[in-house]
Amino acid sequence: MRRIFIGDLHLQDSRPDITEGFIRFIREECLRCDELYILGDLFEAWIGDDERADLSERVAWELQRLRRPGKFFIRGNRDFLIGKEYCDLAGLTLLPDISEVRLGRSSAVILHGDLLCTADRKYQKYRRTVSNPFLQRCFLALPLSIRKRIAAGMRRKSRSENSVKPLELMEVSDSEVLRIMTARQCSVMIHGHTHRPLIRDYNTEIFQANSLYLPARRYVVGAWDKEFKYVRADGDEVKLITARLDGRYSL
Ligand SMILES: [Mn+2]
Repeated sequence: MRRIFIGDLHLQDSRPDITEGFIRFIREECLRCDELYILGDLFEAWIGDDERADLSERVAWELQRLRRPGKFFIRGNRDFLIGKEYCDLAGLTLLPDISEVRLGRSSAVILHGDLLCTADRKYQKYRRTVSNPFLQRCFLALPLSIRKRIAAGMRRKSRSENSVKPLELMEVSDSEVLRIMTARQCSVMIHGHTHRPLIRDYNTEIFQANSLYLPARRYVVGAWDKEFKYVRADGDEVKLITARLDGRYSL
């Protein structure tokens, strides 16, 4: 069983090269896999499934005609409003923010990754607010034009805040990583969000549901640009792969 994990594509009209690269990726690389997991921030922005944009419709069309792999989606902090309607259109199965997938004899916990940045209390508070289902319903009930204006204002604010935010606030908390892995009995974690792809080994073993103790290891997929990194798992053999939008891949 081959699984592919990607994230942080941040698809947007101003980067048609990334959209084309993604379409090439799903037509070529994803045809050779059994399951595709998109770990959030597929789109740079999302204000509701009812906004019919050329970009999101094209992506949905390309994804849904891909018969072979199962396709799974976890929302990111940019596209947390993606709903069932769009997922159905794209043939994506919407997964909970923290999910699990069995990789051979190890289990992996998968998530976007923003939940791991616990040092950034202000962001975590904001996240709790915007993930409130009642507030989301209220926002989605507003006319599209007003939602667009609110979203643009919030993007401006977050851009100016992020430019002065100390780097350690955007770091993943290792204690939170190990807390989740232990609670979920998963020795592997795969996420994105930080845009700093890496493989991190921890000096600790995690007890898994299958009664095996396995060393804890975390993989971070990269944001998409001319080059990007994604995770490919054949059974429990997991690799961080460097790829290019033009379709050339290397280990
Ligand atoms: Mn993100």
